[in-house]
Amino acid sequence: MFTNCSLGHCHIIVAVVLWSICVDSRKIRGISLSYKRFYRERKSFLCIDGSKMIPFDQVNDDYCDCMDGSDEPDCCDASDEYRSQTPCQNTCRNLGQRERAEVEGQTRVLGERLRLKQLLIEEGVLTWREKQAQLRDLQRVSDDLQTQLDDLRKEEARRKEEADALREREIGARETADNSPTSHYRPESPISVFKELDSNRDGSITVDEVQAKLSPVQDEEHALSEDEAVALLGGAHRVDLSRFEETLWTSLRTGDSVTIKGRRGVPGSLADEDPNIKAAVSAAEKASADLKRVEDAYETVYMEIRDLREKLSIDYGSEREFLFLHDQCFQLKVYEYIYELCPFSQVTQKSASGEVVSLGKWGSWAGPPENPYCQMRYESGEPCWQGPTRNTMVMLICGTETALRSVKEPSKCQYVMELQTPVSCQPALRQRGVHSEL
Ligand code: MAN
Repeated sequence: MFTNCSLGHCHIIVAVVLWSICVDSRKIRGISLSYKRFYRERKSFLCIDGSKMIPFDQVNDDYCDCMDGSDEPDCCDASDEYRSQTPCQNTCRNLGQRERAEVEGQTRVLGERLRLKQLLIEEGVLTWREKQAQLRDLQRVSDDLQTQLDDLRKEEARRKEEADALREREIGARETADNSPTSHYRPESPISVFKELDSNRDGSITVDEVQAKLSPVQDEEHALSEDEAVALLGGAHRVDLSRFEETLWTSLRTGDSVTIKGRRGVPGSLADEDPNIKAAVSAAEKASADLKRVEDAYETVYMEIRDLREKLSIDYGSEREFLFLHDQCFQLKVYEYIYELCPFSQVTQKSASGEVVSLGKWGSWAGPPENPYCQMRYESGEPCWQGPTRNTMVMLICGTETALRSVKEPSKCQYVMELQTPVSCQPALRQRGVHSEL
């Protein structure tokens, strides 16, 4: 300490030894990182205890001006200070303890975060394997349904042909009977009505033909509009026999909306009479229903496979450490908006009125080449009025919890979010040594 130094002797030795340090003394040494900000070169320096303001060139001039010695930080034991009326204190022990505690605390927190990261990596590996197995199972189910579909399509066609053949045969028989002198009224078949409506005999019934031959039950003088005719044909402008049976024929049979002009009563069905035809028709209907059921199941499995493949095609990080974020959403309320980030899917902004606006759909990782997984880009959101399309950049930061920490809109409709997660924590490159003093 300066007080222990005798003037002259100490002055000369210390001045010579330390002059070289003082020359670049503004490169302050011997301070903990947390104190570094106090030593930025300015016009004046405020002692850390706030007791005194001194010109900055008196910092590290080997003369203690501050009671707490903070203007002479190179030697925390103040052994290099001399000729000072202010007794410099030996702060090494306190500073060292504080620094060590801080470093230990930080190391503990980082250790805990890295442990959580490891758990999430393991979870990601398991989920990935599960999804792969799920995909294989779905693929098997899909192949099986495909085989069933092939069989059911053939079965349906066969049953329909059978029913049609029986009906055709019955119609032939009836036409012969109708021409006989003993003929009496019989209900009509869909085929005979189809033929009757198909004026130009081209094998299909068109909107024009419907308008020409049919009228509303309530008002036979009234012509059907084009829209009404299209609706009767199930939304089509032209139908074949089989579509006719599924659409217009059904309406004619119920007889409560349209009727054939000049005709009384409701056209009948062959199946109402003949048990063989009835059985064939219901077998064809059952085959259609079975086919429809399997087609629906196939469609569902197809979509699941598509979604799963899409999900598995995403880059979840070098160790799939970000996979756990998929299927999760994170919200944060900032002023009047509720922001929602669904990683690898989309970002939205909900206003107080409940309107939800897209701030972008998952685009890509966007960090620098050495660490691409520290930023995510979500693009092509809702266009901004008189501005660009909304886009969001998500910055991934290290933290214990996985949560959305901040949302900003630095320029109109361009959003920046911070998503905190232990997965973004990296092991410290180099542990600082723990010394008894600084
Ligand atoms: C909405 C929000 C804002 C955006 C403006 C642009 O109010 O999406 O974030 O800045 O539209 O008009």
